[in-house]
Amino acid sequence: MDTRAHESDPGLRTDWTEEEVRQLFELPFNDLLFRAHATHRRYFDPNEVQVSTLCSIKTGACPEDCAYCPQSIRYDTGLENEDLLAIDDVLRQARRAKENGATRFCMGAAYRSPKPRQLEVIKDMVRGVRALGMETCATLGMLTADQARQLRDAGLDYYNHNLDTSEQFYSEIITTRTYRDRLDTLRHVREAGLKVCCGGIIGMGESDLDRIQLLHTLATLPAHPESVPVNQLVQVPGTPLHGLASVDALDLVRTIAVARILMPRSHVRLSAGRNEMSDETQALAFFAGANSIFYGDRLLTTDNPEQDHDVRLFERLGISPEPPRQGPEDASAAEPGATAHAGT
Ligand code: SAM
Ligand code: DTB
Ligand code: SF4
Repeated sequence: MDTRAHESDPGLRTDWTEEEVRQLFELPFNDLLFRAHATHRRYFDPNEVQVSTLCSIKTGACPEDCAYCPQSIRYDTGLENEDLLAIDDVLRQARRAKENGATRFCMGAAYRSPKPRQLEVIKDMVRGVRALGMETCATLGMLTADQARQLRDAGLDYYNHNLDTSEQFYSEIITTRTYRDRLDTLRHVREAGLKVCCGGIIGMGESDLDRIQLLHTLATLPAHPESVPVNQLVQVPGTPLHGLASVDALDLVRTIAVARILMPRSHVRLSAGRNEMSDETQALAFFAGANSIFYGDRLLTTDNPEQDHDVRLFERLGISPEPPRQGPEDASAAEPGATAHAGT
């Protein structure tokens, strides 16, 4: 992994200590936000937010047991399972997302890992979405090194694979795979030259230390993920985590601020859970350095804020959608936040 770019930019560090991360979390709120916002302005236009739209290309009946997820076959959540969608259906949704202003289209599948024939169909989806001029992202579970290279060759820009929480807490949330499995897939994705989208979930009953350790792990990967989704747990009846106490909005903002300081060139996504957040919480999260959202009425299987609501929110805050950084016509124009440390 080429980490020279990190060395040439003193703002980019992959050697954070856990103690440093803890100290950031413990800063007085105003000091933390001031520092996070100053960092944000150094690397990004603070009035631009990157806009992605999700599409569930294969829904439910997942063999994994992730305690937060409505798509696990082990929990009765009343979800209607769906096989892998036809390419035309996916492209129709991608065109609509583009018309509505999304620049990245994220295809999510409820797989432990994709089978070869499924990957062939998904590669065609990637080619089709890219031909529309959108950035492409997929989240399909574990990948081998060869599968990651195949997706890259099909034109995939980003692969989403979340660490979700700390290594220690992970085994209380998921028993069907290990943290090491997750890290291995992240390595395959990075080594294939794909951009990495990797973050976690807060609100699963984790401790402050688990949040510290999650961000520490992300910020000390050989290169920072280009996208860091911070999901707030969407509680779905029937899943083991339904009924937990909700997240303190200020703790969510704090987590975003620390992520911003640790990984200054990454897009930090205010990801799932916005439907349960006030506009004021979201505004504070943008101030703290969040600069990406999922846009569109649905996430994968749960509701996201109505599009009209997000349009109004952006207007009220003077925020514009970030222009696309990469498309088929401009394949060499990589995201500035990525080139410096993608090692590609
Ligand atoms: N099956 C693949 C995997 O797990 O990597 C891809 C799809 S999975 C739904 C992608 C991510 O969505 C998970 O890693 C988790 O971070 C997030 N997620 C799933 N259910 C969620 C929920 N109820 N609330 C918040 N985030 C959730
Ligand atoms: C991510 O970090 N969050 C998204 C995306 N990556 C795939 C998924 C959120 C799912 C929320 C629950 C649902 O709608 O099923
Ligand atoms: Fe399956 Fe992904 Fe849901 Fe886990 S998070 S149950 S792997 S779809």
